[in-house]
Amino acid sequence: TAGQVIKCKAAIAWAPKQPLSIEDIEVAPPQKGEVRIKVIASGVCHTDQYTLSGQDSEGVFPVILGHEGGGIVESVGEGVTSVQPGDHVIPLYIPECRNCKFCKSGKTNLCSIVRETQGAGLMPDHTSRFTCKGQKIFHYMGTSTFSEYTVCLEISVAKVTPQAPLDKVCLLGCGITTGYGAALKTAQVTPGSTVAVFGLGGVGLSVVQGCRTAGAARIIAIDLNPTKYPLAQKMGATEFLNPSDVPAGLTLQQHIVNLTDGGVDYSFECIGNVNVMRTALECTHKGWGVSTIIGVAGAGQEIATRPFQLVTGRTWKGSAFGGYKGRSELPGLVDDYLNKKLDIDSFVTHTLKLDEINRGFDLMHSGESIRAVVLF
Ligand code: NAD
Ligand code: AHE
Ligand code: ZN
Repeated sequence: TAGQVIKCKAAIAWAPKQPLSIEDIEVAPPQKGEVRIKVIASGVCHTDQYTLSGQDSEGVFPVILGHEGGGIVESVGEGVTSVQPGDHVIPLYIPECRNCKFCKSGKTNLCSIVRETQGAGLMPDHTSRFTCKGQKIFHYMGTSTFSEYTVCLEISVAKVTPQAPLDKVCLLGCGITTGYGAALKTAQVTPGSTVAVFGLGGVGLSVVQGCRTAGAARIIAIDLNPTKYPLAQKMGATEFLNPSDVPAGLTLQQHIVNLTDGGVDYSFECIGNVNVMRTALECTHKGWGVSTIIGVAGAGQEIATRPFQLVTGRTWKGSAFGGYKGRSELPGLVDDYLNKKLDIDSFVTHTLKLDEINRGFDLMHSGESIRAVVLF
């Protein structure tokens, strides 16, 4: 198949707020610096839903969504040296070129070499590798894993050991890595500390797991949906809080401050709600509290707090992909999974076939799933 157009099935988002539709598509051969991948599995992340909702300021349609995948390299384009056909890979929505100002800074994982075209749904040469019914279909986050075959940049794939089951480690493509790294790399939670985690989906539960790994003493897990608490407990949460149960006359932040002798040392927002982001900052301790924003909020939304909150020693941070550099650091997380240091299996609450993918969105919306994984 190398060098030839591949015809296969993909889930297309033709327009915002419409269910995905399974279509026959054409996938062009990988060009210079690109790899074509046979997708084996892909999780459904809340961010896919966010873009489908029309709230993403970068949303373009028609598009093939999906950014939490695992697959096998089918063919490679000119000049590709770091992977070859048959290699198992996890597509990366944050590439690692190792050459740009960001990669060289030692301060961030936000490689920016192709950020502009990626955000526009295109490959760096401003074209797409996907067509359907004669129409150009946009890429998504440089990954487009809701397709039997996709094309990514060589710098946007992490090669992983073929011993790792792709139907599990695909979740390292986003949610698990994001939450785990936010705790361990971005906030750098310290042993013995007190933590509040807002939102217990795949991301928030991974924050909980990261905080336990970091040795946090108290992990307060917060969600409006109490069916999330048992898994949070399994991941290491020590207490549970439903925002609907806050005593009358108190705000949620006041309640948490009261429960924790002045506030938590670290907090994490894993929902994408700007009001909760404020609560998360304001429930941290005066003088040293650190609040990390992970949730993605809709176009036009803004955060607010009194500057006094920061003047008095609280820090507001943010984290993308847990601060991990994908090509260099995902293989280590795969090892942690294989060595049973990192739980991934518990997050896979549902598996679906490609033609059932809309159910993956329904299950997320109803709060039944942590991760639905599409198996190709
Ligand atoms: P999810 O839908 O699986 O989980 C969200 C959870 O928040 C649910 O359990 C829901 O019940 C809970 N919730 C909703 N409103 C709440 C409220 N007001 N108070 C308490 N709990 C509330 O989502 P996910 O896949 O875990 O993603 C979480 C967020 O993180 C999304 O905004 C997503 O776009 C974002 N995200 C960011 C990154 C990143 O790199 N920064 C990566 C992945 C996901
Ligand atoms: N297009 C969105 C940006 C969304 C966003 O912040 N994405 C996160 C990853 S979410 C994964 O589930 C991210 O990595 N951001 C860094 C970046 O460069 O996009 C918008 O709001 O416009
Ligand atoms: Zn995601």
